[in-house]
Amino acid sequence: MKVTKADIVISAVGPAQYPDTGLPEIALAGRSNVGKSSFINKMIHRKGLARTSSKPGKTQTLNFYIIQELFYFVDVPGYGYAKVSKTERAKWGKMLETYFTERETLKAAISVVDLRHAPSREDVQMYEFLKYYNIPVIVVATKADKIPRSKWNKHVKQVKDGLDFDPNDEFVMFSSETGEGEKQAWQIIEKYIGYEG
Ligand SMILES: Nc1nc2c(ncn2[C@@H]2O[C@H](COP(=O)(O)OP(=O)(O)O)[C@@H](O)[C@H]2O)c(=O)[nH]1
Ligand SMILES: [Mg+2]
Repeated sequence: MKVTKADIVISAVGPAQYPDTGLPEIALAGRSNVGKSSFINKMIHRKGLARTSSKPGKTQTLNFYIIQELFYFVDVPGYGYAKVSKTERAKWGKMLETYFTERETLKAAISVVDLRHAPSREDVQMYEFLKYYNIPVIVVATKADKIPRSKWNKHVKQVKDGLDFDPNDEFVMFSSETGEGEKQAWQIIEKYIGYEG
């Protein structure tokens, strides 16, 4: 998809604010700072539309970006940020659970992980949670530019083994720096939103 139009529609604190257009949604989940916002920006070729975090963990809202008037990227607040209170964390958990379990327009979740490291406990929990609710998952292993190509296979295996990756899900090596994986990611997203060009 060639994106010429993209805008933030709303930073929603709850379901009452979610868009009611019925357009398909692709949600991004992953820990703070893993590269969710950078992924969105790279995919739509807009440097600063999705805010890249200066204050990790601060965005406790679901940010809806409308793309080409066809679908939404939903940037979900990241997990794994230590400096949030128990109450905040519980609120965040409830918001995610409600969104992922009840949102009928959600077509797939992109689980963003860091190619450099073995998945964290929270990465694994998120993946299992999505699987449990039968949400199709696209695992995007980002920051591939930080690993030499000769070691990619080893790191892919580390990520897949750590997640107990289901071969029916999609897996994309990605870099917001180099654009690695962008084409493949678009092909997969287009399939899930039913876009035929
Ligand atoms: N080298 C490299 N840095 C990245 C990549 N993706 C994100 N980053 C950097 O990682 C930091 C966090 O990215 P951000 O998109 O804000 O993460 P978010 O919290 O998941 O939305 C920023 O400094 C980005 O520039 C990537 O593919 N390669
Ligand atoms: Mg972000």
